[in-house]
Amino acid sequence: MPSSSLAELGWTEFFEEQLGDVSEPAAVPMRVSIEHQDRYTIVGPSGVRDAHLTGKLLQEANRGGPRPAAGDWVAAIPEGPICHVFRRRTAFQRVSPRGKLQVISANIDRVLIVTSCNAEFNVRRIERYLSAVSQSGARPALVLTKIDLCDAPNYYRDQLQAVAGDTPIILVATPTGVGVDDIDPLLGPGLTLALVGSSGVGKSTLANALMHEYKFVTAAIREQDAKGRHTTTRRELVVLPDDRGILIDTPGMRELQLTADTDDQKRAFADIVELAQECQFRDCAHKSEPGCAVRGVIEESRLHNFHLIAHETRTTSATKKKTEKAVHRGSTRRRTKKPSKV
Ligand SMILES: Nc1nc2c(ncn2[C@@H]2O[C@H](COP(=O)(O)OP(=O)(O)OP(=O)(O)O)[C@@H](O)[C@H]2O)c(=O)[nH]1
Ligand SMILES: [Mg+2]
Ligand SMILES: [Zn+2]
Repeated sequence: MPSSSLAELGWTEFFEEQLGDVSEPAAVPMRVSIEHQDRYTIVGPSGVRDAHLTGKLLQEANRGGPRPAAGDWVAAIPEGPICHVFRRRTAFQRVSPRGKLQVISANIDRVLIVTSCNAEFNVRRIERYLSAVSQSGARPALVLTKIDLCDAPNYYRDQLQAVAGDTPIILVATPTGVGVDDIDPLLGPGLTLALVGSSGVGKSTLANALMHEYKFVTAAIREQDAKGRHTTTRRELVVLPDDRGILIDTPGMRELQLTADTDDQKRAFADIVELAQECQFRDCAHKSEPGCAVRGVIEESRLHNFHLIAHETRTTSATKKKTEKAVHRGSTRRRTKKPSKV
């Protein structure tokens, strides 16, 4: 990666204001491109290199403090370790299959939820992604790929439209270039965009198209069921050419378990929340109550998903509270640093 200025890498006033928190005077801001098992690839005006965390930061991370992820801003001692993690502006995260909160990408402006016109398509999954993006603080966009392989892309498009609200929907046939320019309005100097979605939907193919080079490895999907092969195995931040911003490619996700936040859920299901004001009972669950204004109006499968996500949010939020209590108990002797604000 050629070296870029801080602004080209997405540095803003928000981080500038945190410079006072960096205790090491020689340290300079850099951005995390790749999170490896034991080290990080970081990028800054001086170029790209690998760095470890200081022992102190590693200890803090192991106790639940901030652990840098792709897209994070850190301060690193020149040719030395990372000694500080800046507070995040936004973060797209999920609960990992092992039950841990996992940051998929940090400090992003836009999340492109990528899905394809084939057996992979599942509008209920898209709702979950939309809900997760609204929790991230970033704005979503929907990208429907492989329209060149499909007789009726509008069939898929209409289903997306039904859950998208005012989220932009972009249709592409990436290898032919069709639709790729429609992503341009979402790009811009210093803006960070993350690509998320199932394996095989064409995230890396799209990333390469936006990079104008074959940077990310791509591979054909299985013919019989359109399943991807989990080709991309790590999250990676790159700088787009012509000052069009920053992009993070991510591995395909098998499942997207959400983190708990009822407010964001309300945003993702704003139509249901609005209709619910007309329900006869204030605590109507829109299941079998009389005088329900939601049931019968909202598509049944969408309502079903609303119930599922609501249930999950309640469960995760209860677990989270328990974990927070445990963490709190463990940290009474020594105050740990304020966790990153996400
Ligand atoms: N015909 C067509 N093929 C596409 C399109 N987008 C991607 N592909 C193909 O779909 C396959 C999978 O694409 P990838 O970019 O590797 O998918 P991915 O989402 O990055 O997958 P993971 O890295 O496994 O998460 C490749 O063979 C691509 O050439 C498209 O719009 N049209
Ligand atoms: Mg990929
Ligand atoms: Zn109701």
